[in-house]
Amino acid sequence: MPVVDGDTRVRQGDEAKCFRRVTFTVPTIMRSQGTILRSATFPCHGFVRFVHTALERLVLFFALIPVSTAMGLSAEPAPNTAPNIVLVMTDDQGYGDLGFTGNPILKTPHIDAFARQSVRFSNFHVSPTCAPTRAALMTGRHEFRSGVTHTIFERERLSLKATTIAQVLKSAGYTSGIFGKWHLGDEDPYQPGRRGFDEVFIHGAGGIGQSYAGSCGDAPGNSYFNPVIRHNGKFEKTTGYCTDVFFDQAVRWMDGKRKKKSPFFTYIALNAPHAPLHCPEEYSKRYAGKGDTNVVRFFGMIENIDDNFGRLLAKLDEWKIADNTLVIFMTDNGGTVGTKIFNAGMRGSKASPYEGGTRVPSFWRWPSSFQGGRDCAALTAHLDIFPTLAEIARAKSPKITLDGRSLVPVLKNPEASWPDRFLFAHVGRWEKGNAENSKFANCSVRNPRFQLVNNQELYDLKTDPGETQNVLAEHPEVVEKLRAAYDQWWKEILPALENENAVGPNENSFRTAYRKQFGGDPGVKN
Ligand SMILES: [Ca+2]
Repeated sequence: MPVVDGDTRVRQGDEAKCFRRVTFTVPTIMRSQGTILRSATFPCHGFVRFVHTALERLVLFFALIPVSTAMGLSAEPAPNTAPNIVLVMTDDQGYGDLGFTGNPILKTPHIDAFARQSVRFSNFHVSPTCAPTRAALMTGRHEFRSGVTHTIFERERLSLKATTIAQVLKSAGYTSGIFGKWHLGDEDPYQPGRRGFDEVFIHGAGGIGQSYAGSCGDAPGNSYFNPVIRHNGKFEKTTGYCTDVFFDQAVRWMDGKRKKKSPFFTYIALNAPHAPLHCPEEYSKRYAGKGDTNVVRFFGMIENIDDNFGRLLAKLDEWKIADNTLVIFMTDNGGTVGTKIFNAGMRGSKASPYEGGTRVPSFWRWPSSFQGGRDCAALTAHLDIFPTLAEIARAKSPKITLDGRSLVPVLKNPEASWPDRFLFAHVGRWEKGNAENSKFANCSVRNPRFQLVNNQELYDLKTDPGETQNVLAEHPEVVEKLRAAYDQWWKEILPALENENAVGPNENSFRTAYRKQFGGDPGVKN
C-alpha cells in the first residue's frame, strides 16, 4: 500500500511549490440522499490550478442540485445543506462504562437516551491508548503511518506530512474547533491551529497537569479545577471543573457559528475520566459505598460528562439545528478503572491487544439523514471516521491511501453489505530503538470472526467473545491468512516510524510558552 503523504502536504511558505504536485480529488458530481455517486480526480499543475478551481466550483454548484431535481422529479426530503458535525470523545472510558451497555452501577441517562436514538456500532475499534487513537481518527490511517508509537517522548507527534480531517473539512467550507485534549504534539508546528483547526482550546500533553521529559507537558502546575487553557495560542485562566470548562467553551463557540449559518466541526476531546481521578464532590458522592475510592471518583467523572453531554444536546434542540447535526459519541481506548466493576465480558483493558483494549462504544445520530435506534455489527473502526466525515461534508479529499472506509452505507442501512477486512492493533510503547524487534509484542490482527494475538494465540470471537480458548492449532488456514496480512502491514509501517529517534527540547513546549507569556512559572516572581 503506497504512502503518498509526501505528495499532499501543504506547509506555510511552501504552498506554491506544493500546488504544482498536488492532486486533488473532487469527490462529488451529484449526490442522491447524501450518497456520493462517483468522483473525479484532477491533476493540478501550476497555472492549471486556476482552471481547476473554476471547474471545481462549477462541479460543486451542480453537486448541490439533488439528482431528483436535476431530472425534473419531485424533490427528496433529504437535506441539501452540509450538516454540522459534533464529535465527543472521552478519555479512558471503556465499553462497559455506560448504563446503556449494561453497567450495573453507573448512571448515564443522557448518553443512554442518545444511544437509543443513534446507529450504534457494536463492533467498533480504536487503538489501545490515547495519542494513537487520536492520530488514527485525525488521519483515517493507522497511527504508525503518522509516526505515533507512544503517548510521550515525542513519539506522540503526528507527522507534519499527515493530512487531518479538519484540513479536509475546511475545503468544504467548514470551520473546526477542538476543545480539550489534542495529544498529537505540543510543539508549535504540531499544534491543531496549524493542522486545520480554527478554534483551539486545549490543555497540553495527554492530560491536565502532565509533564514528561522533552516537549510533552501541560502548563506548569495545572489542575482539573480552574485549569489554565491554551486558547488559540494564548493561555487563559478558567474557572470551574475541566469537563464543564471544555463543554462551556464548545457551546459558546458553536453558538457563534450557528448564527452565521456556516457548517462547523466541533471536536470535544475530553481529558476525563482519565486519571488523576479528580471529580466534583457532588458527583463522586452519588457513588459513595458502591466501590472503592477510585471507582467512586471515576464514575462521578463520567456522570459529570453525561450531564454536560445532555446539556450540549439540549442546546442543539434549542437552536433548532439538531436535525441536521451529526453527533457522535465514542471513547478513545479500552476500559481502565471501571473494568473491575463491568467489562462487558471482554478480555483486556487499555494498552492491551485483546478485545477489551480496543472495542469501544460508538453512537451516531443525524436525524435528517438516517434512522436511529439500530445496531450495526459490522467490523468498524476509528479509521473510518475520516472518510465518513469527508463524504458527508462533500469535501474534496487529498489523494491519500486510507486504511479506513466510509461508514455512510451502514449508517443508512446497518445491514448493508460490508466487505471483510483486517484490523491491526499494536500497543507500541517499545523501548527506544527497539521497533524492529517489537513486531509481535502486544499486537493483534483480526478479521470479522478471528483474532490472532501476539502471533501465538487465536480466538474465535463468534463462539468465544471473552477470548478464553486458544484455537490456533484448529485453524491453520485462518492463521496463515492473518499472519500474511500482518507481515505485509508491518513491512509497510516500519519506514514510517519517523519519531523513534526524535530529540525533544530541554523544557516542555507549553511551559516555555507559558513563561514567555507571563514572565515566569506560577508562583515565581520576576
Ligand atoms: Ca485514553
